[in-house]
Amino acid sequence: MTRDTAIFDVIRCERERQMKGIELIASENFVSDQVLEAMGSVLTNKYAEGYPGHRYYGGCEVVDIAENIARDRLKQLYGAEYVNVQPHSGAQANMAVFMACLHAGDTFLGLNLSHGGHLSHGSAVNFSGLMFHAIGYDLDEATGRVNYDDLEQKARTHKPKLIIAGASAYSREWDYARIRRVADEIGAIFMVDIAHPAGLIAASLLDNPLQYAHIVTSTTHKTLRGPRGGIIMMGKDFDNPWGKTTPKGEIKKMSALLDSAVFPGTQGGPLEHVIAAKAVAFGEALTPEFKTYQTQVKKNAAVMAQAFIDKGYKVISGGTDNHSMLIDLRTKFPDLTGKVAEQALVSADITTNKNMVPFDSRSAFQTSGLRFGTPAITTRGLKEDQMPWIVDLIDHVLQAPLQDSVISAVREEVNRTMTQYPLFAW
Ligand code: DSN
Repeated sequence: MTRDTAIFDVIRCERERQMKGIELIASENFVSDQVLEAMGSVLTNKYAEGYPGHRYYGGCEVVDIAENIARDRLKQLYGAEYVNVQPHSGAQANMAVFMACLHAGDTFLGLNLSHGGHLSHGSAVNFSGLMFHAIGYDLDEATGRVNYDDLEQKARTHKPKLIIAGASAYSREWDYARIRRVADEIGAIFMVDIAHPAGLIAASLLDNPLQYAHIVTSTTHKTLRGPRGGIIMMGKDFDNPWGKTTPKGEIKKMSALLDSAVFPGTQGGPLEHVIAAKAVAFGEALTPEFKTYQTQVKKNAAVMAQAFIDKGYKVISGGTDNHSMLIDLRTKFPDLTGKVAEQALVSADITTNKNMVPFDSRSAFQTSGLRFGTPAITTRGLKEDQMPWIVDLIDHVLQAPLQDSVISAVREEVNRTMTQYPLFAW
């Protein structure tokens, strides 16, 4: 067969795009060469429905080894008694938790999407909001932090069966203990989605929610720096509170409900090449170098947030405890939308994404905010000294978002500088 130049040209272009720009999307990162190699391996050829030792296909004895390594390393990384490494994404991991813990129409509580929550935590256009009764809690407008009083009041009023903590655009530590207390008071399951700060938690730079939550989900490709995928974990397994039993009449453990909610409940064959790449990433996350990397991610974010504040931008909550920050453009540029700002920055090869800010006056298509994060540029090798320089470049562009001469001058500086930070070994 002739080489598929249509697609391989696209891959070459994307590789060049990644190399020449400054990547500031808070949910993105660059994987190691070993992770990339495992993902592009022959393991993609194998069907392995089921779990190691209990598959529905022959010839799974080799992929079983990789999946068991992934499970063991993940347990060690977070101190988990139970893990499932098969979810294809974070949303799939969350869907499996919904399936294990709720019936269609049941009430649950999650952070409002427009306050930094995630689609799969109750958005009206997602399965979570379509099939279940979602109640949203908010941030506090003055502090930009989770309004725990609002969360508790809604929990007591609506008696949800599930309470979700975790966010897509929230830069502060969570009070997991406080949420667990109200969950216990009303008999709810407490789930934390750590998709964003997973790497910082693995490196012990943020509180580990496995000690407070019944169930923890995550993606593997953000701060954790693994392949695109999802995981489910429990610090400790427990009897399902609904008394569901096995055919032998024994009470089913939550681990059994979660495993069957992933397969066969919501997924078919697992992506064994991605699971092998997850195993590689978990192995990398167990090294001292990973802690050094995460420490730098956090330091870079703190310095970047301060640099924005020094330039007169409003950073929601006044700073960051993690890898990300949310900027409200309205204080400095009342007429500039997140949409126009994102486009201008992308034209200058600085990649970020528009984002709603809490109590936004604009729609999700326009927005008044931009979200920034440091995982990818830290992987690239940039240190805290360079954060004010990046903020300067961003500020130049946002002062003149429609001026081609400004954008091309910034782009040239970005491209010239990034050649000094090689990205791929091959
Ligand atoms: N919404 C994605 C993000 O944080 O960018 C995650 O699904």
